Amino acid sequence: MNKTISFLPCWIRGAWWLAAVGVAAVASAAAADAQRPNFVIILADDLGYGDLASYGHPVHRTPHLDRLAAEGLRFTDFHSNGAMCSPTRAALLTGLYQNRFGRKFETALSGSTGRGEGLPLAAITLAELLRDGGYATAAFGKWHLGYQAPFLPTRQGFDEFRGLLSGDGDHHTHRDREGGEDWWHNEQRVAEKGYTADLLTRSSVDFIERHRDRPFFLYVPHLAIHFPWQGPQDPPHRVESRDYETDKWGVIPDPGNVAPHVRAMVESLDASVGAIVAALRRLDLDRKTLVFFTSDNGGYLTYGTKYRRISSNGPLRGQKAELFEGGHRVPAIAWWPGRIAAGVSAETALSFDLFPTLLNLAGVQPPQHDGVDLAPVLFAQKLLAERTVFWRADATKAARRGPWKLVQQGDSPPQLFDLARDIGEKNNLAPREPGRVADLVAGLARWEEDVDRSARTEQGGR
Ligand SMILES: [Ca+2]
Repeated sequence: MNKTISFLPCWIRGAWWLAAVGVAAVASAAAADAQRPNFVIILADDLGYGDLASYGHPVHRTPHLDRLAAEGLRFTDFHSNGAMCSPTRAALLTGLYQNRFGRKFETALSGSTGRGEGLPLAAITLAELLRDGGYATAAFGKWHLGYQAPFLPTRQGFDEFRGLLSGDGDHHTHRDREGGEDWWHNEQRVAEKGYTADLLTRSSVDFIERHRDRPFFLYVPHLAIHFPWQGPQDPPHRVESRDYETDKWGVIPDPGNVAPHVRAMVESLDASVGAIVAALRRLDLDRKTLVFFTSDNGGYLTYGTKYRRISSNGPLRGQKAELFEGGHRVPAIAWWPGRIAAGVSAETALSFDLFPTLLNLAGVQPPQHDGVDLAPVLFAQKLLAERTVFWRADATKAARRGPWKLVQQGDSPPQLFDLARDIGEKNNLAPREPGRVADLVAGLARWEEDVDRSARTEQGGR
């Protein structure tokens, strides 16, 4: 069934719906607790397709992630729903195309113009559904779905939150782009000293220890490897009450070679994953926990004309914020010893597929969603039914079906690539394949009509 065509506005939180699911979930929760898996989603920030050793990076040392990749299922065709931070987070947590929440979710929520905005509280999140189904829930890391109340993680289903609300912060001083303190525990600003990745690891391990006896959902949206590009040994940069809008990248002595700073961040991220997985093993939870690691968008290769040699997107074209593959094809690893066999999957999957996948594993009926359950891929090495998936970021759009990828930038003629033969999107086949182009253009138009209708309902419905 094509979910986007049959989409109805029932994903808006409704009393009837929550009551029905809530009662059923609570009734079954106690009996099912022992069988229900824990979930750990670790979301890297701006990590490129080629940034891990297991995805071909020649220099970065990522032994913990490489071990997960070797023991679990490594995806080679996994995509973030957005090419920037906020869009992917909205899709991942709701199972919906972020475009349904309006145009502002097509790029990053802005700290200068978007402080009063956020993921609508009416959106039903994965955390709310799992919490209502009996899971302990926590988010430790970067939220970027709202800068202030009421758009807080604690109002979107997370029992606990620790981290930053904005899109970036100094990894040492925890100052946001405006120089303000941006480190929170639940709904209060708190002072906590330390390197961001280390603090998130500490909170995550503590949460796992405290919840070893009941099902939990731990969401760890790391700030690494987003700028400011600061490894643990790099100096702090941001101080109180200075605006960093034009100086947001950190202390980079050689802007032509950002790579050493990024390498240190990638390796701190890897160490964090190692510590979280070690805690699961130590507490004998590894065989009842699904760990899913991925990134919220592709890496930056360059930033403006000044900063160069940043991330690696491997063989892909483009970078963060673009809808060529470099903007949204990302590393993804699913690990669950005893349940997920070691292997590599070339199946096309997206961030929002985690929503139905996790809910079904938890025994919670997913509400209407756009993603698909990845269980056949994870547990049975089966293929998914072919589907067409879409991206839109302002005037740039993309559609994908099978190996065919259509990219349309503004009013330019659409380009068509055969990713099976041309993963670098170098050869535009649109002139030779007018039928495929027409089909994908028509599918894209129907999809836009559908998501824009949702956005109008959402914006105008309350
Ligand atoms: Ca990002």
